[in-house]
Amino acid sequence: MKNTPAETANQKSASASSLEAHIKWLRSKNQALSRELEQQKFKTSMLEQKLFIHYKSGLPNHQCLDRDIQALLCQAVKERQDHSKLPTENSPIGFSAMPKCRKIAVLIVRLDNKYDMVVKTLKTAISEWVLYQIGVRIGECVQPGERLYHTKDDEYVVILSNFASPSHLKGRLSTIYDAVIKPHIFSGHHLHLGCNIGVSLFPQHGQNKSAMLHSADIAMSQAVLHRKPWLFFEDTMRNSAVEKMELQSHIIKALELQSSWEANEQFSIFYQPQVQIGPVVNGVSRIHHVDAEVLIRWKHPQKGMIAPDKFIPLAEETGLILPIGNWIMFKAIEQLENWEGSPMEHVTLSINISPRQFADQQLMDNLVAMLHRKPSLKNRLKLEITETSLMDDPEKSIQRLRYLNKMGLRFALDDFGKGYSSLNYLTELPLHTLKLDRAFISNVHENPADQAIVRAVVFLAKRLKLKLICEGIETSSQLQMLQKQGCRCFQGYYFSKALSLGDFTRFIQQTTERPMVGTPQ
Ligand code: G
Ligand code: G
Ligand code: MN
Repeated sequence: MKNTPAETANQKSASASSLEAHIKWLRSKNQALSRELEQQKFKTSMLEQKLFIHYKSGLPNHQCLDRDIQALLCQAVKERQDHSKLPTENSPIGFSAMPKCRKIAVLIVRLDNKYDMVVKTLKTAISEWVLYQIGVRIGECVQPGERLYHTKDDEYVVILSNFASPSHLKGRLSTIYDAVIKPHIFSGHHLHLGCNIGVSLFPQHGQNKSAMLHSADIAMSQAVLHRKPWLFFEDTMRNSAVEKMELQSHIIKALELQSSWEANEQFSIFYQPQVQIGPVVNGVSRIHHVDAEVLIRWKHPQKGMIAPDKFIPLAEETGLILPIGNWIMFKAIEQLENWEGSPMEHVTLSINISPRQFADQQLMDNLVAMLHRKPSLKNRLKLEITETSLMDDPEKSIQRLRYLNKMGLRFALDDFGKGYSSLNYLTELPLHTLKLDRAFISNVHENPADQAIVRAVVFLAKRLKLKLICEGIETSSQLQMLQKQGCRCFQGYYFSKALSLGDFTRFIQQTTERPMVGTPQ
């Protein structure tokens, strides 16, 4: 059956309008799709930004550094190779006519531990603002074509290339250093942060990413260690870094063996006598009482004795001081328990507590638990702490000392007078003992200024009801002079170096209440 013309026309217009509707639908679909695509692109670029930007400063981050420095150094190495193929100085063109070889300096700028204090004590917004500010300040020192990255919270990396000579580069380092350490001022407070900068140079100190960054990092650690604003990498630094790593692995090995079998023990504890001397009567004085400072000794099977001066600072730096410290504490407590019921039970043992140990909540918790378990140890254990341990967070330190003191622990302030002793907090701290640093002792017999200091400290200790121990007595003339100033307690090679358990026990038996050899007149 055929359609009428009217029907055909109707059908045509119907299909035209449905086509139009379809096209419209397709268009809107298309628009939606391209909107979605735009959004996806935006999201991707945001993600990329997040991936390559440090969110606290808005600066390129370590991922970005990795990518850029690799490319930059490849380019520089290639330039050098091309350069070396060009005619040399003797050639008719002449070397000076060639473009200069590219110079690159990689700087690692690390904020000092005052930044950690800002993080611990002030609001997050302030520490983030400080990081942002530092980024802006370094950014102002960076010239076109040079780069700045914010790699870790407390670390920035700068790549400099615009410098004509070493002295020019030093000038630029000085500008960057000054910019970082300039105080931050907010709500009337001045916040002083320090920093240390390690510098590696291309091509002398490395020709690839990891060598350049590693060299700068070693130089930065050395700058921290030697308290220098900045240091350039030197080959000898690498040796000391390797040595440190070796020493660190030896410590770890020794700790592992320590816990496995007693015969394998490389560490041991020694006891340096702290003597209390009675007044001089008829030209004779006697040692009334002996306590001891516990000092660690390390005998390595191949290397022999390794001095604590050599490994304790490294252990402190790496955190290994915590397991070492726990072991020392365990040994000392074990010894105190063994002495119970014997004449040795009147000996107080003093243990050195490093700043990192003092800050460690776990160690403090262990001590408290141990004192709960063994109340008989109260007043037989003393902890020697230095001012550095207290200064990080004085308020918290005071609270902590007071709490532990209530639990029955005693405290000695070690190396007193060596740092910036702030006398006002001496009254706040629940101290039992002051240990006068040996710096005041070495010339005390001939130096009136040292004698005056000792007299003042004796007076101070008396007024504050603190026991005073003079450290580092090496000669009888030092001892005589100190006795004249009113000192009664001493520690030093004149009496004895640190002794093994057997020797220490004999020392007590042989010296207590006997007239002293070389007694001062
Ligand atoms: O022991 P002298 O023996 O050489 O010790 C050198 C340094 O190592 C000293 O400053 C001393 O305080 C530190 N030291 C020694 N033994 C210990 C210890 O058992 N713990 C801690 N934290 N430091 C120690
Ligand atoms: O206060 P400190 O914990 O740093 O003291 C322990 C350190 O002092 C150990 O290294 C110990 O060997 C050392 N020492 C002990 N007596 C003397 C001494 O009479 N003279 C010197 N120079 N060092 C000593
Ligand atoms: Mn000490």
